Amino acid sequence: MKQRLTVGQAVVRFLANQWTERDGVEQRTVAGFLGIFGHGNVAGIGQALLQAQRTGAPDMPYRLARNEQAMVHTAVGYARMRNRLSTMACTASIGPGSTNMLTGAALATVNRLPVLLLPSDVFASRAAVPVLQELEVPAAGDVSVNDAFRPLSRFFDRIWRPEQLPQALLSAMRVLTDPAETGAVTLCLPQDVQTEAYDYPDELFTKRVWHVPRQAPDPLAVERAAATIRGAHRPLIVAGGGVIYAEASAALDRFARETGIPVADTQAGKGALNWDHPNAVGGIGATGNPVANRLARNADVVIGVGTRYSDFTTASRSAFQHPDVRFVNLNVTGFDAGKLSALPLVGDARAGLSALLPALHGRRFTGDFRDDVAAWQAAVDHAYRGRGTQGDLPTQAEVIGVVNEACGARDVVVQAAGSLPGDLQRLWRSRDPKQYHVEYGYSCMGFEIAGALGIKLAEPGREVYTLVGDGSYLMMAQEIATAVAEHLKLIIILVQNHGFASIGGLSEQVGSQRFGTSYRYRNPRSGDYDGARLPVDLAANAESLGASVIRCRTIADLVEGLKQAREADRLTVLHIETDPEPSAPSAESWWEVPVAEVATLHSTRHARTEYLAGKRDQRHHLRPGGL
Ligand SMILES: Cc1ncc(C[n+]2csc(CCOP(=O)(O)OP(=O)(O)O)c2C)c(N)n1
Ligand SMILES: [Mg+2]
Repeated sequence: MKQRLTVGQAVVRFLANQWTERDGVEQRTVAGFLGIFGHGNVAGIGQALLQAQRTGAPDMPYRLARNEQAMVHTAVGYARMRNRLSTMACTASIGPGSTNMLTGAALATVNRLPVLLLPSDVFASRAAVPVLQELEVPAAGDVSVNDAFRPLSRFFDRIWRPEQLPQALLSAMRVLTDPAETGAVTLCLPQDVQTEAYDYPDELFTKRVWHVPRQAPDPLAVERAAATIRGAHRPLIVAGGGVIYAEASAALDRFARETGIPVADTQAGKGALNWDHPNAVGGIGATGNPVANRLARNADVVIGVGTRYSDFTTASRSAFQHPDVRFVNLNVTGFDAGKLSALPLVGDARAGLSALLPALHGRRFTGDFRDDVAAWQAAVDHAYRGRGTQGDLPTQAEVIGVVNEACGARDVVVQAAGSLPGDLQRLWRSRDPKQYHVEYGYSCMGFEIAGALGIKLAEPGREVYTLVGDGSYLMMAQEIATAVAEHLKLIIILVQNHGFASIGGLSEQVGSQRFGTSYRYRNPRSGDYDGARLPVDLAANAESLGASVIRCRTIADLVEGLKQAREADRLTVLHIETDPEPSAPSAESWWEVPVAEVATLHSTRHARTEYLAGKRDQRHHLRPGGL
């Protein structure tokens, strides 16, 4: 039997019947649509979504976003909260609507999180080119702006004819549901093709279940890895996001307790073990803590589990200083498993840890890191209560402390860019693997509110706190209006420090004297933004978008405000001005940011000397991973 449907209708009906299964639990692969209509999709996907809604079955909810980049962030937040097993589709009009999704596509792919992007495309018929918003390339008739999605997508296709659709949909689903390949999946839909009908076979629309396996690593590789670990003296585990996506916290807990190996975590892996787990040593790398970084410096075998080894994690490859250090990497992608010349264990984190533990034959390590961790936690307590440098302005560390203490174990904290990710990695105490949601693969300003929306959609029962700097807020606050329209409650803590505390500090470090990093009036005399404070009122801005706003002047105000926000049933913004000076203890680590080789400025020349000193600790890590 066949069904005569438009391409738009076929896409919607197909997606409504896709399911993902892992460990016997099924959930919708694509739980709904986010979108913004224009002439590229209003009559195609738009008509199809309306028809699906009016005819009642099957369920495919549609949510109207306010910005296309933001709606991809929302889909990413959703997918991350669902451990990559469920996501959203994003429909955008042609031209700017679609290219607005490029940043979201890159973010999804960098973070290995599934999102289904359906940018609309120019007429396949080309009857009256150029259509409004079409890019004309004189030397290439088949190029459109959507070709910019190619390098950002793990799968890309353009449906020039309706009969191409079934195969493209199956390929898209395969990549979306494969934990090793997943990321942005892009199907470009020309605006005329979206409305064209075809007799699609019934089987395209029957329920389909995409089984996500827990791939076990090769047994011989497990033996080799176990031999390497058994021969270690000072091993260290680096837990990345793969531990969380694989729901491998219990397996890691057991592995760590039985071997005695300390566990450091990355931004994506934070919360893999609770902060007070006996083996947890906290964050590693440039934004980590000195205890984890000391263990890293001296480790002779590093066991990376589900980590991409970003430059923040490896302190730009200066973190591991043991002359004979070797790496054993358990990762679902061969690409990551092979990093730092490791002995690769390609497989699921839970399956891999469970296979590796018995192969260690009871080998136990007796590291003496507990006292150091306790001393570090005392430093965190101190920072939570600490005072800043600017009169009685609260510090960012105090704000983090108060939010942490207000959070229940199942609540979620969201962040992405600025000085907050580093402070959060150092100071936040996670009590649940899904509590800490800092997007630090792409570290995209503006993710905070839009991403939080996706998290709330994925887990409506959890309170979602999002911390957003004034810079990030100004880039993408408009999704407050989306949240209000959807009756979705978020608690937004708007950290006002009048510019870029992060890049301001970095600028100083590289000798650039905080040039162009503060939000003040331009001073005609200095030429820089060091004039008076701007009459910008972000609290009023949030109010104007429909939020309930609490202006907090002191930490006590924030404590009280958080109480009110939790009790409220609507989106609340807590606005607080903070001291922009760093308030968390140092990571005792390094991050490579290059400094000008020649300069007339003394500040730059001084920074260059410091930079070269840091670079001396950088390592290649080319030693073969096995024994
Ligand atoms: C979209 C985007 N543009 C630029 C950057 C580079 N960048 C990183 S942090 C930052 C400033 C963030 O300012 P704010 O949100 O106020 O946080 P603060 O540094 O004050 O903590 C900038 C510009 C980025 N990460 N993302
Ligand atoms: Mg700021």
